[in-house]
Amino acid sequence: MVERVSDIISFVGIGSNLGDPVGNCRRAVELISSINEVNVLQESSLYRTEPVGFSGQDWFINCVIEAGTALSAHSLLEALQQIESSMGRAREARWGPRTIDLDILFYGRDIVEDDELVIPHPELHKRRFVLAPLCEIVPNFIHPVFGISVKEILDSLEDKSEVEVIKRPAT
Ligand code: A4P
Ligand code: MG
Repeated sequence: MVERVSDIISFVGIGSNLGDPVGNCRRAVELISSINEVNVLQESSLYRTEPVGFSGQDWFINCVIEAGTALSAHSLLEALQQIESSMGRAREARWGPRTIDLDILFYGRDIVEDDELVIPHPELHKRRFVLAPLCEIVPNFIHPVFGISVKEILDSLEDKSEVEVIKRPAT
């Protein structure tokens, strides 16, 4: 698909720690690529990450993609939620184990805050498992609320949880 001038650049965080987490993340990227009006432009490596916010569960696989889209932020959320459902995600415990979790991190430089959607994602600036893959693909992206780059946020992060690259994206 050709990127159109009207496309908004959006970043989606992908995470899984149930079943086959590597396969789940790869499948989610494929399914996102197949959404009409979504064009995946960059894909980070996959990272193996220590669980944050809920101890005693398996480590996660996380990655981040950059996509151009003609969808509104709410339509993108709806499309991502359909993928979560199609991959068998039930409503699991908040911050608990999950088959697949798709979070909109940024939608251009827009700031959105309503009952369904908060963008930028309200936790991303605290999370190494999001910032490490994000910085791999767009270290200079400026967080629209804090006004500093995601690399600067990563460099001063308090979250000391472990993250390690496990695989390069398939090309
Ligand atoms: N929602 C609001 N804003 C957004 C957004 N920007 N993107 C709403 C996506 N959804 C957004 O989400 C609940 C509601 O959030 C949605 O209906 C949507 O309207 P959910 O995915 O059903 O619930 P959840 O995932 O259990 O909650 P939440 O807040 O998304 O959890 P998090 O913050 O994603 O945390 N540790 C590691 N290492 N790696 C992980 O991936 N993930 C979590 C989950 C905890 N610890 C982790 C990881
Ligand atoms: Mg979520």
